[in-house]
Amino acid sequence: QFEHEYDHLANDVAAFKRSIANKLIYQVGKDPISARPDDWLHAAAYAVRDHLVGRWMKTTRAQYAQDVKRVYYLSMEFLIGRAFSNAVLALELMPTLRQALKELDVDADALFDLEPDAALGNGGLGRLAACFLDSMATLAVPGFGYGIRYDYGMFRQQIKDGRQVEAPDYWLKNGNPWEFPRPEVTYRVRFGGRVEESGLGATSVVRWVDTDDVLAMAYDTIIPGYGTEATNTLRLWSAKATEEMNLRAFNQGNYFGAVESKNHSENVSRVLYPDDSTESGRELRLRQEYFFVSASVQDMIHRYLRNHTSFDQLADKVSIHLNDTHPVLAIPELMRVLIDEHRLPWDTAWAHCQKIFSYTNHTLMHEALETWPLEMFGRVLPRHLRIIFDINARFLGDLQKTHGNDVDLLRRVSLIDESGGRRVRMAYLAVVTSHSINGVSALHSDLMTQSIFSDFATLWPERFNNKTNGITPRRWLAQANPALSSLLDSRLGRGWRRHLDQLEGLKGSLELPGFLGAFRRAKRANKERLAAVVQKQLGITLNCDALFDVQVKRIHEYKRQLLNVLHVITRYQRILANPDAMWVPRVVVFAGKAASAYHQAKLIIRLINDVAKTINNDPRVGDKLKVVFIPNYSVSLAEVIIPAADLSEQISTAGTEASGTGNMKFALNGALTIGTLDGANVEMREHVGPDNIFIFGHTTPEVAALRAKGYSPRDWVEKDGELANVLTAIRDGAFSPEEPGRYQGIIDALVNWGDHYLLLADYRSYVDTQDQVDALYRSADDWTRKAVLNVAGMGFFSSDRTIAEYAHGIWRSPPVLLPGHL
Ligand code: DL6
Repeated sequence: QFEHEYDHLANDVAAFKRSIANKLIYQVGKDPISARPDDWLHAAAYAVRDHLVGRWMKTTRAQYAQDVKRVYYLSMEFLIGRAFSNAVLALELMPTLRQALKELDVDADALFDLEPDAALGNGGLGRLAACFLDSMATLAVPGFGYGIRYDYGMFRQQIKDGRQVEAPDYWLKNGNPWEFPRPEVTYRVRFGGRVEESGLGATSVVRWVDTDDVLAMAYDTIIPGYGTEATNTLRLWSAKATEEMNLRAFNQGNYFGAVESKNHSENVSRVLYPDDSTESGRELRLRQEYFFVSASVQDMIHRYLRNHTSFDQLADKVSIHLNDTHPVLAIPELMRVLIDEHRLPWDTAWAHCQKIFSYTNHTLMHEALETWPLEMFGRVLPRHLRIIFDINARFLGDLQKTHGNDVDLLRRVSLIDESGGRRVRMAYLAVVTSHSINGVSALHSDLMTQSIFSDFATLWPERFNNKTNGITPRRWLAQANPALSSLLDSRLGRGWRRHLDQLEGLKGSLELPGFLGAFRRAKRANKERLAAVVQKQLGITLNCDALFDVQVKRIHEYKRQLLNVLHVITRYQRILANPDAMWVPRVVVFAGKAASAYHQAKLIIRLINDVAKTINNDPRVGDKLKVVFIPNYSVSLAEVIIPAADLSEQISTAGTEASGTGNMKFALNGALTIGTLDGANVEMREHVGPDNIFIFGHTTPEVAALRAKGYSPRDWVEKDGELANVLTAIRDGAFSPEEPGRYQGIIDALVNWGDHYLLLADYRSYVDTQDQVDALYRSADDWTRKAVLNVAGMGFFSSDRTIAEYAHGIWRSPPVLLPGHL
């Protein structure tokens, strides 16, 4: 009955206006004459949210009625961004909302801009999780996201004197109208203590006692599907102390002491670790990981037992997906719950786990493969360590039966790394348990089976597969790029939002009179929108006729922002040498955060800013070249930057970027890519056609060969005068005259310490390819045609396609059927 109550409001401006005013008065508690913009934002958000609630309840009821198989997507990170306009678009409410707000004398765009991002993630992995939630809801897959409700999300980045300075992101300070607190959904999560065992064999009883406990309280956010009534739930856990205060200390007048332990326990959900590769070895991180998986496992078992009396059907009704290794503790936790609390025999519990768990690997970087020191692990989670030892003993025992006593193999695949300090290998635990292990692009999935998991891929080839990443067209085209969206709607209709393959139809528009011009006008509008932001934030005026060349992503050596800088300096030096040549004007845009402890990445940010300052203030350069570093990269900033790009920089060393998803967002918004054959760039080339993408640099096998024969960066400098000049300028302080030695660390990394990511080996090919970019840009129609073909070729990279593959190939989870669709 809900939809009848609310859906008729969708086109009723007067009713919507009334609803917003009511929310303002009765929920926010503000008089319209004194309400601040934030109050209106909350009032409008509550009014919009009401439309989702009916769908949410309908979906939940249908899930119970059909006893569906639920997919639990466990992730330490969900980089959602803003919820408001996303919900409004999902509900097709935009025109009604705009009109209602206008009649209330409130500017809708200003409201959208006020909303803080939910930045509960670092980069690609967290943003992928957010796209997946959107697609699961859209495809009616009964999916639940489980994660942590961090009080502080990704830090806010400020640039002071060219340097990154971190400030806390207290995104909840004005309240969050999108979440439903669920104090009644609270679980006890235990840490520490010791393990007691009594009895022997099948009758043995293990008890975990003397623990130090924290409560996990649920906060639910509705995830709307697009073009369907189906919704899903993102359930985030917040830590609460088991006791508000120590009464004895309080009664003795020690008020601070009385709440000290409360604060200590609640620290577990206080802050997101600001590192995009896993930082293991930190006890708080281990506690965070266990905290959220324990609450999630307890919650899903509780839900399962609401309509089942035995565990026989557990694996038919529950699928748990591990987003990288951070939630892998869910494995020993589910074993513990089944064995210790529900008294299932080990073999039964293990058989369930092997059917229930699946795992995605997101990086081959050695430093990002999580391992935990045994001592710490045993202290924080003694019962789980015993379970992991038992899993390992059985696994190695079975292996000995099939492979004999191959000591070297046993040492290599053991869940415990015995070299140096003993450590638990979390990725191996995921692989030994999961029925499916996938990489995130074709190249990455291949490399994964050849490198980090090669032994396991030989043992169990059937478990390994690829699921190439995707992005949601709702946020990354419909929401971010209204100008291009309306052009697409006029050519193709609105169906591409759910069926991105329909973009293929654009090929038929290429020869239509006026189409290329209309496409260029949409791009131009987006460039002007970005230029206005840059003007406001940085006081720099951009020439919108220039080619906008953009690299936005985390700052990391393997992503090679520094290679981009080498090209910028090359271009600068060429302009100075030949100022009257017909230069294709360029604006080079950077944005991205560096992990706070990552010194080299922060030095790269500083260099970009120093180079920008030098070039932008050099009167000999003028509009021929401008460089900007836009601070505080975020999902909402990406929504403005990406649609404005002409050129997308995807230039990681081949073999290092697992997939990339920014690459897909740019191409979908009509940018051409300059990139290496790395990650999903390889498949993008196949889909957009090799003539419509600029590929350069060494391939993965060539990188391996170069390293194998002994890579010497100096050789590459010696044979390239332009490269030598660029490095000399950096080394001699051309961009830091007040401190000439500032960038010695960069020169060392490139020339003296082996240039691990082969920037110098790829420099010439990169710069020459940039020349080809200029040449094409001179010919506006040729450029635009290729840009259109990029958009047309992006259907494959919808996260709906990716999620359909997960649902069929891994989770085997049919969609929920909603009344009306039955
Ligand atoms: O799969 C999502 C995303 C990929 O697109 C990026 O290529 C990859 O770098 C990123 N991986 C991580 C690694 N974090 N950890 N561990 O963020 O995943």
